[in-house]
Amino acid sequence: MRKDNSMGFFDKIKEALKKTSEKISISISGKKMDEDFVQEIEDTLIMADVGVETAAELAKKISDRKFSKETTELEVKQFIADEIYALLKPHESDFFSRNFSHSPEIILVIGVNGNGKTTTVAKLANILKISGHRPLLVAADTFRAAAVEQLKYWAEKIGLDIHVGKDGADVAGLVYDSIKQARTNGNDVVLIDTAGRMQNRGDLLDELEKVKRVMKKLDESAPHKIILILDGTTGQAAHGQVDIFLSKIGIDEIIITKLDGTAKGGALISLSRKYKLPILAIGIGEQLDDLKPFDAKEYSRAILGI
Ligand SMILES: Nc1nc2c(ncn2[C@@H]2O[C@H](COP(=O)(O)OP(=O)(O)O)[C@@H](O)[C@H]2O)c(=O)[nH]1
Ligand SMILES: [Mg+2]
Repeated sequence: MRKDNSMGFFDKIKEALKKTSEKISISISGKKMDEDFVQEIEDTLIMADVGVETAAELAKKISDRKFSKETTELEVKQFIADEIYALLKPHESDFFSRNFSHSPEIILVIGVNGNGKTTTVAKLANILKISGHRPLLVAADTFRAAAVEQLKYWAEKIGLDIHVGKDGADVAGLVYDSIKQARTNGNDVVLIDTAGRMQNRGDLLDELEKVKRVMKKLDESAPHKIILILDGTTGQAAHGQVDIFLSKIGIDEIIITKLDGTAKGGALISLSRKYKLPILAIGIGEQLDDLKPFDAKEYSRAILGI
């Protein structure tokens, strides 16, 4: 595993969210703590994709707080960070703190093409392996040959078991076989990397439905977790993706990737509030250790640049 000695865990998250925190520019020098000031903060939060409603709510809190002339910039930021923390705390995931209740635990990873599914499956499997699990990766994106190669690359690099189907294999059949393989080989968790589902491709959504149906023949309670991968750079537009997958397939948890390359890091706040879904982790880079379990405290401080 790549070691990063130059930066601590939190510094790395803060660095990754720099574009967002720079967008939320709160400068109080020479300003009166009046309604114009509050409006300015509200605008800045909207620009960082916090969402119009949430920004208005936060603005009201700032207004009610009635900061005095002596207030420092850090105090204002700290106040906003605390309010955001309170909003996000209920949406922390217990994924890493709980034992899996099935063996194998079957996890289906879904999302639009390019959002970071394959990379995230590898990163997640790596964390699980480090904490003593024996994951089986399943290359269920048979849509593109390159996708299978990509997952194979990660499996080799991390040293993980992988299930790959025959060319042109039916996806549902492939997943069925992979679960049998996991049972035989003692893998306690199965991570299924699926093909990118575009909202306008009904057939691909149907295929996912079939995958869900077929795995139930082996385990009635499967899939035990459905994780939706969202691309952080899409900001508010991610809402449309959640709507589709929620209505057609179901979602248990979300992971938001690419927060390192965007000023729209605030989108996580409106997403979690609207859909009340736990945020399992955030992606802050392309390396294996660039997936961080979501921590509301860290995140709320990082997007304010504290
Ligand atoms: N900067 C950055 N890039 C990421 C992150 N997650 C994934 N990517 C990149 O996004 C691209 C698409 O990822 P991929 O896993 O192939 O997406 P998929 O089509 O959903 O499977 C790849 O180049 C990844 O390296 C992230 O958190 N940060
Ligand atoms: Mg992929």
